[in-house]
Amino acid sequence: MSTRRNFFHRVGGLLAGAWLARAAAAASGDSIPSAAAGGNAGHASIVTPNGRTLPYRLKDGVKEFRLVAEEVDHEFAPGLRGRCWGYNGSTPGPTIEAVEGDRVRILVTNNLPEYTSIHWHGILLPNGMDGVGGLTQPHIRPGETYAYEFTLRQHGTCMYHPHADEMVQLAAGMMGMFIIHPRAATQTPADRDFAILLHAWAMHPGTSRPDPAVMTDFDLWTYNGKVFPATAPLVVRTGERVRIRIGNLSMHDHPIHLHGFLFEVTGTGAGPLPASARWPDVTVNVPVGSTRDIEFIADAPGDWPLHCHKSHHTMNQMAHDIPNPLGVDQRGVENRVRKILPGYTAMGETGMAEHSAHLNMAAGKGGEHAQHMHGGMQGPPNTIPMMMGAGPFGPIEMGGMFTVLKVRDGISSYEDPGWYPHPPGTVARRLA
Ligand SMILES: [Cu+2]
Repeated sequence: MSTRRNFFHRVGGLLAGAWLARAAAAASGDSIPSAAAGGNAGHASIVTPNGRTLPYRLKDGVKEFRLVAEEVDHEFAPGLRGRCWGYNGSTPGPTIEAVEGDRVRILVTNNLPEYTSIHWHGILLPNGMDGVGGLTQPHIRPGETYAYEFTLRQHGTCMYHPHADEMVQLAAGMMGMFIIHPRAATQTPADRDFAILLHAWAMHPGTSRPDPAVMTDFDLWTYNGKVFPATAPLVVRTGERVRIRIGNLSMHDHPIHLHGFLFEVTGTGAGPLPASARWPDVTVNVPVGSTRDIEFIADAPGDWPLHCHKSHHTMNQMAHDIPNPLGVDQRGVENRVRKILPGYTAMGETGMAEHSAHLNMAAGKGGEHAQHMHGGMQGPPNTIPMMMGAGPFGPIEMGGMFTVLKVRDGISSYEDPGWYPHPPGTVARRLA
């Protein structure tokens, strides 16, 4: 922390006013003048939900960015924090945004306890700038700063991550998005252009460090480092053209499903697809190490889920390898267990929704969730319920990779507008 503060003190005098203004606007998540106003063919600035865009300074015609690799105290959702690794105080690191043709210089300082490097995933560059520790450069040792410099020869949705001790460093959260706008008007500009980086974590209940040894049994699934309901909504005005760029640096593929719209898959990690190669769909699979862009006109107001369709990926920390209680009469077992464990409540005979309701009751509203589990039993500290979120009609029973696209008529601010006020007669109703 003190190192970061020193860094900001050192460079503070060099900051241009415009840089500060842009950083402040980006942090607010509101519509702001483009990263590269003048020369990016009118494209909107990227909105990184729960994140931000990395400011740069122009130095002799080069856009100079600064990344500090460091440990971060990260909040996945209220009640669950992790000692993670990231960049500039967050995981994922800030989104880098530039324009095709830009010359960029990225200064990378390593404040981790071990060496690192940064690979610019999907970006065309000279081999020695590719960031593979040991292969294309010496590792960046603790305390050292390295400069990467190259000219952007493409546009599209790219990423960055270490290529050093990857098993540990990716598991701990070191990654970010690197988005390059086209210089020419080759792509229909979007009114709202979102970037979401997918990741999976092994945060065993009661612990505070992601476990890098886990290969498949992850228990937290995040959009930009957050699990629902801590994931920020995507707010758009009715009629706007929306692009959502989704990157995946986890170890599982994620079929991301959007309710309410037929979108087109318009881009991969190699940039926009030619018109003939785009396809309409309602779910886009985002494979590991890939990015996908989807686009649609937001012509239907409402609160529309955007979530991974692997149902375990919309759950938070959950137990695995347990007997399946569905349809099992547990009354006798319950009474016997209560002799050993007073207050024990058997769960799961009719499904897990009841379990979720108990947890939400125990957790109360907001704040410190899950300090008490069902039946008055004490849960492990630093653990959140498997299913969370309270909607206007009841529990939402989601966690993990779930957020809400909020489409509203005539809004002038992209602040969270709250729940959708359904017009009378447009909500499913009880008949019997
Ligand atoms: Cu998934």
